[in-house]
Amino acid sequence: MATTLTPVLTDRWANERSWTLDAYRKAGGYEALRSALAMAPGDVLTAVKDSGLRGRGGAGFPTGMKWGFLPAPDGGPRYLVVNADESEPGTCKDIPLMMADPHLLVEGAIITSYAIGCHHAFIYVRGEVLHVYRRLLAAVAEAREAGLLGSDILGSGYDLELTVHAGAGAYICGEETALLDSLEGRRGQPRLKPPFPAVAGLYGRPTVINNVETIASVPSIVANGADWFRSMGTERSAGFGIFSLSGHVARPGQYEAPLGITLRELLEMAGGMREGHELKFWTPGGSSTPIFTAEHLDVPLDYESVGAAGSMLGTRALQIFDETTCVVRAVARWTDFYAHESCGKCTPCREGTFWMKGIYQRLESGQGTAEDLETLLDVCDNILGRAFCALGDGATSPVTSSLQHFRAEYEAHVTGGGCPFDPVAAARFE
Ligand code: L3W
Repeated sequence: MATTLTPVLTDRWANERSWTLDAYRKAGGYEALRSALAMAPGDVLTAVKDSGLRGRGGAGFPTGMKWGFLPAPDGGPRYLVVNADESEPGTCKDIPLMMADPHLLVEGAIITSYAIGCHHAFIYVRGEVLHVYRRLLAAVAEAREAGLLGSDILGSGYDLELTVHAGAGAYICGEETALLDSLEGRRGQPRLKPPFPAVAGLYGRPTVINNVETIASVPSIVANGADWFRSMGTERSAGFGIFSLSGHVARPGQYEAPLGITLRELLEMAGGMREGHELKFWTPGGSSTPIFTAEHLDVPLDYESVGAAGSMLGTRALQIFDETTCVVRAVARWTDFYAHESCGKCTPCREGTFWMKGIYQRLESGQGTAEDLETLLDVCDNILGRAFCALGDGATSPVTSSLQHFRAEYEAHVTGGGCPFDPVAAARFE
């Protein structure tokens, strides 16, 4: 791993009134925009491509390549949509970033729009986080007032409108095509891909959709260059990211670090597990990524290594559980979430998550059978690869991985008539 040049994304969070244009400018903000506007749009795109930046929303798709998928200009509009619909369980990086440093996102959105030839960009933010919505509106108003948005930005001749749109709070709207339906005013449900949004997205026009953290990384690449970005992280997982540690750690929170850092190293930064307790299991990237155990403490948290170890880097939402947690209970909670949030469009996800929820209820109430464990795996098998979007696959990850690592704990729920971690039920195990 290269030397640490971080923090970048979280660098200004503790500054006084960090969310204001004044504070952002005092810290060098909007200088990258000035540099970008002096470059040809294609050169900005090339810098991002060369940096190796990959999408920070979960899939890790190369950002510059995605921008490069836009067809040649045809005189019609093309759009940038920032996916700020953060809702993957455990994921809590975009909201603090937008609260503490909204101008970083606005600057990234302007530079990206310039690079891809877009004149109207959107930030789609969760409706429940009204405070974030207001903060973004205030930042956009300040930027407009200062000539950083609107027509002839900084005297460059480039025009851009930036609209902040609040969703109604549905996990499915974080799926890029459901987000587009919602943004167009319809019920958010995923669209068939291809065509990918790059070809036919918002209002059927070419559209780039990127996560908040991806767009917020762009100004630093323009300011410091692709090589600087590549000097951090690993060869194929370049740069840095925000790792969100939650659960049974001494100091939960956001830890910015180069990709390729390990949980062992992150735990050192976070003061370790809560005193007197041991790591039992954790998610590397939200509940949609297969769980890891203490065996995986030294897996480098980059796309390739996490994949090779059987999971996904996802959103880098590290939910940490110690030995006091019942894994069946934790997965039951996540399964409830997926069943509730399934949009209902496709049968495998709608029916499968419903059945899994019922099985977990039986297991927890002491009415589970050995056959239920096989049925869980069978249902997962019938969702995986057969659902309309990634939400279905994601719902199977905690189920199959927890059965793989903690089968005996599931069996104890069957043979012991309920949860061994439940003090009332535990008496039955004595
Ligand atoms: C043009 C092609 N574009 C791919 C684009 C595509 C998309 C991106 C990645 O799911 C994951 C999911 C969650 N021409 C293209 C192309 N693209 N081929 O590249 O696409 P894809 O399908 O690999 O992923 P996705 O549908 O974006 C995202 C996982 O992230 N996840 C969820 C996180 C949730 C949040 C949140 O709460 N905000 O981020 C966590 O692990 O399960 O696997 O843009 O259009 N030929």
